Order: sequence, then C-alpha cells, then structure tokens
Amino acid sequence: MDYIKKSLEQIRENNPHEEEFLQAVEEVFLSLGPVFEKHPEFEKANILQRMAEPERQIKFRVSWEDDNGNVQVNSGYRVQFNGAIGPYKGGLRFHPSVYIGIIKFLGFEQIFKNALTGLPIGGGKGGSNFNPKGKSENEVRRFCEAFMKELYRHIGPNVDVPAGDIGVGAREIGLLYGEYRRISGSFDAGVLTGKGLTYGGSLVRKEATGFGAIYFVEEMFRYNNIKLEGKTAVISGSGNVALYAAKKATEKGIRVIAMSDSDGYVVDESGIDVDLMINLKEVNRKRISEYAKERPSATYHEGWEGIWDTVCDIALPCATQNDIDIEKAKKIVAAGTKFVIEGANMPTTNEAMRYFLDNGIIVGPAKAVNAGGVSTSALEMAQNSMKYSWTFEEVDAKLKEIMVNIHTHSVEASEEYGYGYNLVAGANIAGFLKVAHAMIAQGIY
Ligand code: NDP
Ligand code: 2IT
Repeated sequence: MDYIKKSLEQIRENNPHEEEFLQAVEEVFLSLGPVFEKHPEFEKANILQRMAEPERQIKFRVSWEDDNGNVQVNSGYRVQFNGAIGPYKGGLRFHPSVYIGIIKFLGFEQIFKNALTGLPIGGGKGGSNFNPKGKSENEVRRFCEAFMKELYRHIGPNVDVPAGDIGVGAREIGLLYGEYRRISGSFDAGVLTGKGLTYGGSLVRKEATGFGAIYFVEEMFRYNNIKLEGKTAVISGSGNVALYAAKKATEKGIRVIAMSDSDGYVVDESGIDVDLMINLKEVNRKRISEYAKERPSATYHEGWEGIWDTVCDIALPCATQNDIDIEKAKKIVAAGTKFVIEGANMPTTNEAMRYFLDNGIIVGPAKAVNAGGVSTSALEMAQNSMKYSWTFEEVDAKLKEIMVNIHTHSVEASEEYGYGYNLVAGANIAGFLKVAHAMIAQGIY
C-alpha cells in the first residue's frame, strides 16, 4: 500500500489541476492493494507511475471558418496512453468542457476497459473543446476537416484508431473519414470506427454500447439469481449510449421511466416510448422537452440533476462524468435502488462510489459496462482487415459473449484478491493485470 500511496502523491504532483484524471487514477490504483502484495515484481518495475504517464500526448490548433467568415480557433487533443496490448483505441469527444484533464481521464480508463474486452487494443482518447451545439452542418464539416488535417499524421489502422464519444457520432465520423481519405489517398477503413454501413462500418456498432450495457446487466442479474423483468430503470442522458440502453432494456422487460438531456428530464411512468425518443433525439436532434409535448403520459422537468429523485430499481447514468455525487448517491440509496450501472465513463464521484459499495449497492462499473462500444469497434477493425462483413446476428452474438466474459473475468479477479462479488475492484484488477504483464514482458518503456 505504501508504494501505491507514494505513487499517487507523485502523480498528483506531476499533474496538478487535472482533477478528473487524478480521480480516475485514484479510483483504479486504490483497489490494487492485494495485487501488489502478491506481485512484488510490479513495484520493482514501477508499473503505476509508468501507467499514469501517457506514452504520447498531442495538442494541436484547429482553425476553421464559421458561416460569417470569421476564423474560429479550438484546441485539439489526442492522448496515446498505452499501446502495450494493441494500437491505441478510443473515442473523440467534442464538448466545450474538454481540456487535457478530461482527455487523460478518458484515455486512462480506456486502457483497462480495452484490456477487459479480450481484444488487442491499447488505450487512447482525443477530442476538442469545440461545441457542436448551434453550429450549422457546414460549420461542423469545416471543423471536422480542420481537425483531421492535423490528426491524420498521428493515426493509422495499426497505430491509433479513433471513434465517437460525446458530440461525435456517425455524422462527424463520416466527415473525418472523408478528410482522412482525401489527405492519404488510400481507403484505410480501419483508421476510424463507427463508420457508416456503406463505407466500412459494422452492423451493431451504433447500438453496441447501450446493448452491451444491458447484456452486462442481464449477466449480473443471472449470476445473482434475480429476475430482470418488471424492474424499473432511470437512465440519464439521451445520446447514443442512453438511447440504445433504453431500447435493449425495454426489449428485456425493464420499464424505463425517466431520461434526460443537459437541459432537463422527462418522467414517463408508463415506460419511455423508445422509438419516439430515438426519432426526436437522434434523428431530429431535438431537445428532450419535445418528448413530453408528444406523449401525454410524460412530464418535463427543468434541470438535469433532478432525475435522480425518481424512484427506481436500477440507476443507469449514461450522460457524462460526475453525474452522481454524494448527495445524489444518498438519495438513490434512500429510495431503495439496489443497482447502479455505469453506462457513461466515470459518472459516479469516488465518494459516491464508496457510499454505494458501503451500503450494499451492486455496482456495474463503467469500464466493464460500457466496454461493448469499443469491443464492437474492434470487431469493426477486424472486418475491415478481412475486407468482409458479418451479419447483425453474428456481431450481436460476439458482443454478447464479450460482455458475459467481462463479467466472468471481473468476478474471478475480485474473488481471487479477496473482494468477494465486487465488480468495481474486479474490473480494475483484471484490466490492470493484463496490461501490467504485457508492459513488463516488453521491457522498460
Ligand atoms: P452523446 O453526445 O450521444 O450524448 C450525451 C448525452 O448526455 C446527451 O443526452 C447530453 O445532453 C447528455 N449530457 C448531460 N449533461 C452533459 C454534460 N455536462 N456533458 C455532456 N453531455 C451531457 O454521447 P454518448 O452517448 O456517446 O456518451 C455518453 C457517455 O457514454 C459518455 O460518458 C461517454 O464517454 C460514454 N461512452 C460512450 C461510448 C460510445 O460508444 N458512444 C462508449 C463508451 C462510453 P445534451 O444533448 O443536452 O448535450
Ligand atoms: O469510451 C468509449 O469506450 C468510447 N467512446 C468508444 C471508443 C471506441 O473506440 O469505440
């Protein structure tokens, strides 16, 4: 434990003002105590300080012209965090809150998540503080082209493979891919994932994170002998992850009673009409308040934070980081919720997470729950390499198997290191062990 504490101090000193990154590092490293007792070789290799330092960190200028002819400037980032088990892999986030501390927290989480998938992908992440909201189609296109003009030299099918995240969906991936192809003059489909189905995308990738999250929940419930059907769920967010988690949850007989966006939330006790929600949010890019206008059984409430006042069996935060703080965690526990399933990356503060675990809540941690997205990205890469594509049923079956395996490996690691059934510790340990062994086998890097 001394080594872990000392390393954390050093990492805090080296990375001041990167709050989210330090939060993510603490969350993982503090669960590794029993691992370091059993494996003195990890301390000898100073593995923690090596893991907390990105292999490479790129920041670049993105200048683009808006519709009024003014030149706008944003910062672009790509952090190639850890390539020990495969090419760097992870999404791009376009959101005004983006700075290096956010990209590093996401890249750090991605290392362990990607290791858990069982597929050969390293950890990376990128993005920009560009705000796509309120921008015209032409402005989004000009931004994406300018972003790729710098990024292209750093990526490649065997080097680093970006994909989507908040604010980056099929539209942006298409524009980024077009620019990459224009610059490189080559159809390297495997350079980006989340592509459209007509130019190298994989079936199920769009649905994969949400569907995978519910496959993971199914496995958690099966393992604990609890019936899933008839349970109620609250899902924060109404983006890619939230929508397809809601769709699969509804298919499995779960009643989704509330969803949100950054302006507010809707409660619909009769169960969210997911097709209507997808049509409003994904197809027409409307605000969630429109849902209540079209659905008499629903009510709209201003402010995103109030969603956690809605009583439910399963809480599924699928919006963004630090959505659930200690106050909201107390409310969630007091309302009788028994399961917290993290669809978003780090949606729970470390204090709230401790409170959940101390109060017997069963937590599905983000790096396990939302790994279906990046897993299906890796399946997209595999199909691109083969110049072949699998059917929806084939990809879906592989995704399901991957999610079940992640649950099994997390349980095994948790039990082996004395945590009982603790998926939070188990996922951290299983992901860590794979990467640590690969790093040590490759010498000092
Ligand atoms: P989207 O951009 O599609 O959706 C994000 C949703 O969260 C929107 O409904 C957005 O509302 C809402 N939101 C509320 N507050 C915030 C805030 N402060 N910042 C950003 N969004 C906010 O993103 P995704 O669904 O792709 O991602 C959601 C989460 O899942 C993120 O944590 C992401 O890292 C994670 N994730 C995504 C994967 C993927 O494949 N896409 C894979 C694994 C994890 P509004 O529309 O008002 O902005
Ligand atoms: O956080 C994530 O795992 C993602 N945004 C998906 C990354 C990917 O490469 O598909």
